[in-house]
Amino acid sequence: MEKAPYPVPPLGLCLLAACLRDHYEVKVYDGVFDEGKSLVALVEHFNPDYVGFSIRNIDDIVMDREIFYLDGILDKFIRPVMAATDVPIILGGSGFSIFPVECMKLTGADYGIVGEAEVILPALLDRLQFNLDISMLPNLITSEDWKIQTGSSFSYSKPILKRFSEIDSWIDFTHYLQKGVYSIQTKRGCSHRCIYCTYPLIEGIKFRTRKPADIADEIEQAHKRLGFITFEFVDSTFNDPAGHAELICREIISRKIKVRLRTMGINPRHTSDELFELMLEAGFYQIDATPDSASPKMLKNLGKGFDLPEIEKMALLIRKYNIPTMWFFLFGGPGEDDQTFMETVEFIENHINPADLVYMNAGLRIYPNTPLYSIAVSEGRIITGDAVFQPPAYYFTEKITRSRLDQMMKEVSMLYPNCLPALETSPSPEMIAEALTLRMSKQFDEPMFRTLLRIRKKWRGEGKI
Ligand code: B12
Repeated sequence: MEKAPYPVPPLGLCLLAACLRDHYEVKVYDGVFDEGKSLVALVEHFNPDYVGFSIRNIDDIVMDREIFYLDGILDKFIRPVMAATDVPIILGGSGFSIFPVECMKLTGADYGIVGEAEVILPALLDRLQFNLDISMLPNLITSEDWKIQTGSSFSYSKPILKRFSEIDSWIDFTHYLQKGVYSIQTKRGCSHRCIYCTYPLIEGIKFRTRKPADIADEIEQAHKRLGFITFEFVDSTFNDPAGHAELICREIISRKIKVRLRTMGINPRHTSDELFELMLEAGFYQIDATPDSASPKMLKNLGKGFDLPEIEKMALLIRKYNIPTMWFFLFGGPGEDDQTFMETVEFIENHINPADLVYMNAGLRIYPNTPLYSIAVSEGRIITGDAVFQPPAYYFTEKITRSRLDQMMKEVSMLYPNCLPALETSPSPEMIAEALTLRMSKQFDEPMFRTLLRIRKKWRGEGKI
């Protein structure tokens, strides 16, 4: 249901539907805009033998906001469907994969699959259909004992199936044409070891890349169907392993198609002139840079795997090629203090284009099975086995108080209008309206965040904010 920062189409569900369609009749219901209104009628009409729910977001990982999505997911989708049908309910999705046992218990679902499910979901349905043994299916969890069946490396070590999601063939994509994007993966897995991160748990610890030609084919075909749209790469990091991103760009360039591309997660370690030149030529108009910190001590403490000179090199390239960038910094991790905070601020002052957005978040979500969880246990903040699910648990350094860090972030944002604390990142309707007018009148072809920053600076000058 979340529509911020923009609505994201259900890529995982559509990939699964594409895998099931050879042997099953499949319907995908997109809850993002309908929010459950027509779901029960659809279930009654379609009369399925199984219902699967994709649980993407559990909570919003902003310490002071603490939105807990699962209650709404239960009320608007899962409970009404359970009341309307007795067929087996199967859960999956990235949020679910972090908290499978908790989600199973809370929802009362029959089955769940942890992690990617292109192979295991069809195998589960085939076995259920013929009453065959399912106890050997890896990554499966059942309501019988809520234990994740072993063999968890099974799917994570296999190559990614060659399937195109064809998102727009499963759902009404018109909703996404205006504000949204067409999501696409170039790989799965992450071999980095950021202490708080769940990506290796959800996708596996080894990068498993897709063939650049397949990725370009997928983009080309979607482009033919939908016209000039934005494609977003939803990988853990786009330019890992080294060289893969360059090959993808070359493939896209060779197709001579006009598309807009954007990506999250550029790893500073593998950036170069060649990468940025290729990205621009392929159609990138916006990227995210997520170093989390620019303090050498914090980069080490957070297990980022790259160092300050590498971030500086990336920042220089970003400015040289003027690629609009949203920067993300995460404060309050183990060892964060006044000095480490100021080191990051110094980097922002010296290296980041004032036309680019700097997003400042404080407090690290503690997830099970991560190094941060172990740190929190060793520091006596939580006890082994403690639920960090609900209310969502956060780590915050002892070396600065929360109010002091908030004050310092506020000061930075007063000094630099392009720096925004997490709670202030949703622009008001008035700001959006003014940005839209400005874009129309000046024919701006820049990412919306840059226009919003222009308005923010103007309003700051006028004392409006
Ligand atoms: C890309 C991404 C983003 C991008 C989205 C861009 C886009 N165009 O989609 C951006 C940066 C915008 C974003 C924003 C947010 N994100 Co995000 N995001 C991700 C990320 C990295 C990948 C998601 C993805 O598309 N995966 C690719 C698809 C193919 O995989 P999948 O959906 O997992 O599907 C597979 C399996 O899960 C399974 N499966 C899926 N559904 C089902 C259903 C059934 C029945 C079964 C059996 C299996 C199954 O099979 C699928 C195919 O193999 C994940 C982390 C991760 N590595 O998963 C976080 C993640 C989902 N995000 C998360 C969060 C919290 C958010 C935000 C709320 C953050 C915020 N405050 O802004 C917002 C919400 C945005 C929204 N509108 O919903 C969290 C959710 C966990 C939690 N705490 O709730 C995650 C897990 C990251 C984390 N912190 O651990 N995100």
